[in-house]
Amino acid sequence: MTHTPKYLTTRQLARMWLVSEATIKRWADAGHLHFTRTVGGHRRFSYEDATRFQTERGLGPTSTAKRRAAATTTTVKPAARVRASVFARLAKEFFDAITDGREEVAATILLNAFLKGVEPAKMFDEALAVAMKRVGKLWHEGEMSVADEHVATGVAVRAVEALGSAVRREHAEVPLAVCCALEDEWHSLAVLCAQVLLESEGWTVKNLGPHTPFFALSDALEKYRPALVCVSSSAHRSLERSAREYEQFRKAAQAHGARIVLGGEGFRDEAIRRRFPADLHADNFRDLLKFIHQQFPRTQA
Ligand code: B12
Repeated sequence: MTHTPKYLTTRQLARMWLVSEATIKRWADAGHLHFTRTVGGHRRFSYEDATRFQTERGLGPTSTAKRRAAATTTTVKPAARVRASVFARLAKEFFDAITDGREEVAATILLNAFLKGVEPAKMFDEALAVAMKRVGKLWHEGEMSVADEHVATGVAVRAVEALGSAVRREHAEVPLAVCCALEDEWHSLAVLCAQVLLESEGWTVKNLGPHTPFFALSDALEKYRPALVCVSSSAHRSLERSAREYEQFRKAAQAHGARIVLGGEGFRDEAIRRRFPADLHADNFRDLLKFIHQQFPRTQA
């Protein structure tokens, strides 16, 4: 069984952020970085507080990775192989946690990965989605009950929400995105992941959630004037109707200057992509991340 410690030590944080232990203590004692003390008087930092501080200070994944690279004098590691095994382990630990119903452990796994420099986009594509596919397979093969599948998904949702509240950045002026899943679509996790990914990149997000008809999305265009709209679908219940309503929505989005990103299995097929033209047909969250970096470079920290 996975055992994930609840707190981080001064030394662990110093190693993660490539600063001295004295710096961590100074930040903590100045009240910037919240901590508690052990009985023996040692400082302990929760994952949530450490993650929030990392985000606020721009010590986030990208900068951490860059600083690590700068601090390393050795040549390039066999990154692809190392990364693959890291993600495989992450996916397994996350799967174990959600199928055991261990909310705190599941959240800590995501927060810990973020602290270690894993971008949310990669975390979602290569660990969370992989774990969820395994859940889906077991359910499909009758090896997991519907009840257990629901519990596991609920735990996964709350873990992503916990990550979201820790990585959200407060900015005075930020671009706004609207995210949702299509009408009759009850898979909500991918939309939530899109929200957290965008928030970690400094966006404000209105998540309309699952089962959102196109007319409601058009209303949201009027109300929020988003720069970006992200829509997820796992399958179309009525393709003709959906394509018709999409066309109206797309015209409204163009009139408002909003870009459209479509993702999920429901938009994977090339023929469907032609019927649903968009600024991006995303295969995964890395595609979305790349797209916003290219299209909205000013939002980068
Ligand atoms: C959890 C789950 C449910 C839960 C959802 C609860 C919730 N709150 O979300 C419940 C129990 C409600 C459910 C219901 C159903 N489900 Co279901 N479900 C799943 C499961 C196990 C996980 C889905 C998930 O959250 N994945 C996590 C996300 C992050 O990953 P992802 O969906 O793979 O998305 C990736 C990409 O597609 C992309 N992406 C997706 N959307 C977006 C959006 C944007 C903007 C971007 C950039 C990227 C992107 O990025 C992700 C990461 O790379 C999958 C199993 C699987 N193989 O995926 C089945 C699965 C999706 N479900 C399936 C089915 C059949 C159903 C039901 C029809 C079952 C039924 N008979 O009632 C209903 C449909 C309900 C409805 N009308 O929507 C099938 C879908 C097959 C298909 N394409 O038609 C799957 C694949 C299971 C299977 N093996 O058959 N399900």
